[in-house]
Amino acid sequence: MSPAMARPPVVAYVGLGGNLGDVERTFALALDALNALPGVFTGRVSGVYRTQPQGLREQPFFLNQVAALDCGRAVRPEVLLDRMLALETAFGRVREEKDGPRSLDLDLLLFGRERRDSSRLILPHPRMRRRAFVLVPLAEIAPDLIFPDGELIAAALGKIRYAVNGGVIFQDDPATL
Ligand code: PH2
Ligand code: MG
Ligand code: MG
Repeated sequence: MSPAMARPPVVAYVGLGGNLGDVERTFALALDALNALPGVFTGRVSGVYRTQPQGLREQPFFLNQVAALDCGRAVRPEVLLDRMLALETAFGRVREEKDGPRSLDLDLLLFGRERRDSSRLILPHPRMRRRAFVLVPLAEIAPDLIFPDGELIAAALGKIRYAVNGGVIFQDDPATL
């Protein structure tokens, strides 16, 4: 076995969000662009959910999706994050109002079992377990996922209040952000 095959790829999970423009098309193009990065291959991709806005309530509903990325051993989470931020800009995102409308938000949720706590990158994503718009699509593609601290995704979902109705995710908890 060659050294490159010595361990399976690390699976990273990326959250996609947006509520401006043709968001579904933007998601598809962003996933293609992630897949085109060296050493990065798009794996399982969740359905696209319509989701009640969290934070700023008075804005259009979002679309959200979660994708698994198989990352080769040379891919570091910091580099992946830089690429993701560049893609947000390329897809028309301007740094706008906090929690307000946006064309494309790409959040690095998990990078294998790695942890980070720098000013640029916190892994796992610090707010993901409060957010049904992240956990529901993530559980769709990774129902057996275990967080680095040992929590099962089903247990995390059991701690938040939300409803899914016809592919639309509702959550009324003000503490999601
Ligand atoms: N992103 C935000 C703020 N609020 N609400 C939903 N439903 N989905 C999001 O992706 C989202 C949000 C800031 O990144
Ligand atoms: Mg976000
Ligand atoms: Mg973001």
